[in-house]
Amino acid sequence: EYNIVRPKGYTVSYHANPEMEKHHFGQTHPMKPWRLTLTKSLVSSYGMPFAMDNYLTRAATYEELKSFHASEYLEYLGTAPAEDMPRDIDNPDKEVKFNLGGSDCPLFHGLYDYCSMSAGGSLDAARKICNKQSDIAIAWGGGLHHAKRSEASGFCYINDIVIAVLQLLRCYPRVLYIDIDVHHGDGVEEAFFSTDRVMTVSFHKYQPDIFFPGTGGLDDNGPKSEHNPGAHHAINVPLNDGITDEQYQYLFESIIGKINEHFRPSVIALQCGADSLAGDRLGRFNLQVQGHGACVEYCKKLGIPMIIFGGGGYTPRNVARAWSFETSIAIDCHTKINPIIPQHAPWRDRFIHDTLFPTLEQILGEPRANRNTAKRLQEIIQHVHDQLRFVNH
Ligand code: ZLV
Ligand code: CA
Ligand code: ZN
Repeated sequence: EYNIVRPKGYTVSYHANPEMEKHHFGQTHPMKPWRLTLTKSLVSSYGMPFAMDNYLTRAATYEELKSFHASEYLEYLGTAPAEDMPRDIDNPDKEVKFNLGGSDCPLFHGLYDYCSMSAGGSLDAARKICNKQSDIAIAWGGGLHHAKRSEASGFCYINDIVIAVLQLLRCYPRVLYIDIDVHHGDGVEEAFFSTDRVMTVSFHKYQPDIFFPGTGGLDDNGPKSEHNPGAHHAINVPLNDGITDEQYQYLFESIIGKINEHFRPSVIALQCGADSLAGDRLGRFNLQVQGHGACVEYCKKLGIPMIIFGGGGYTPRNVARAWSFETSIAIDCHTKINPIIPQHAPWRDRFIHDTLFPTLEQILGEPRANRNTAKRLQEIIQHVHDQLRFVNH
C-alpha cells in the first residue's frame, strides 16, 4: 500500500527491544519508555521494517559498560534496591550515592536491565557501522547524553553514546557527534574533552540557573590549554525559547556544513532528542517534525556512515511522529510517505490530530514567543567559524 522498498545502494538497520519499553520511572516522571513502543508501532504501520535490517537488541555486558563507566558505579547500579518514593523527599538525610535515587534519576524495578539494553542497542548499532553491514544504524532507545563515568544525571544512568563512540573509534579515525536534544549534551562533551578524534556539537536551550544542565555556553569549546589536542573540539550552540524550523535549519546547515569541511569526519553520531519539538512537556522550542527531520536529512546527504540515537522527548505522540519521519528519511521514503497516520495504526487516537505533520497552531494553540534574533544567530555562526580556524584534519 505504501510502496516501502529497500533504499538503493545502502543498508539501514533498526535496533530495538520491546522489553526495554516496559520499564517505568514512576507515575509523575516525565521520561516514558512507552514512547519507544508508540514509535515502533507507527514505523511498522507504515511498513518501514520491510526496508531495513531489524535487530532485537541484547543487553550490553558488564565489561562493555566498563569501557566508559567506573566499576564502583556499575556495581551499585546493579545492586541498589528499587524504591517506590524518591529518597530525597522521603528521607532527606539518607545518603544518595552517585546521584542515584533522587527525583531525576530514581531507582526503579529493572533499572539495570533497562540501562544495559539501551547501551546494547547503541553498541550493536556501532558494530554494524564498523563491520560495514549498515550505512545508517538507528537506536531510538539510546541517546542518554548526560550520564557521567560514575554519576547518573538528568534521567541518564549509562552513557550509551560514549560507549558506542568508543567502539567507532576502534575502526574510524574521526567521529562527529551532533546533538539536537533541547538539553546540552554535557556527558558526551566531557568524555571526549581531551581528544581531537571526536568533535562534539550540541544545539540547546541555554539559560544557566533556570534550564538543565546549565552548561554549554558559546565560549565553552573544550580545554583552553594549547597543549591539549581536544582544544576547540567542543562546539556549543546556545539558543533561547521559541526558535523556529527556518532559523534552526539555517543554523544547523551553516554550522554542520562548515564543521564537515574542517573536521572531515569519517562517521557521524547523531542524537535526535525529540524534546526540541514544539509542545514538548520539558522543551521550549517551536520546531516541527519537518524542521527536526531536516537535520537528519542534511546529515544523510553528507554521505558519511551514521548512527542515529534517540534521547529526550516528553510528549510521546510527537516523539513517535518525529522518530517515524526520521526513520523514513533514513530509508529514503520520506517524500512518498502518506502524511495521514495509517487507519490501522495502534493507539491512533493518542495522536489527537491524524497527521504526521501537525501545524504549530494544532500543537500549541498559540506558538511560544521567539526570543532568538537574526543578529544573535549571526554571532553564533561567526563564533563557530572562528573556532574552526584551529581545526584542520
Ligand atoms: O532529555 O524532574 O532540573 C536526555 C534529556 O536531555 C533538573 N532536572 C534538576 C536540577 C534540580 N533538578 C530538579 C529536580 C526535578 C525532579 C524531577 C521533573 C519532574 C517533573 C517534570 C519535570 C522534571 C524535570 N527535571 C524537568 N527538568 C528536569 C531536569 C532534568 C532534565 C533531563 C533531560 C534529559 C534524556
Ligand atoms: Ca543538545
Ligand atoms: Zn533533553
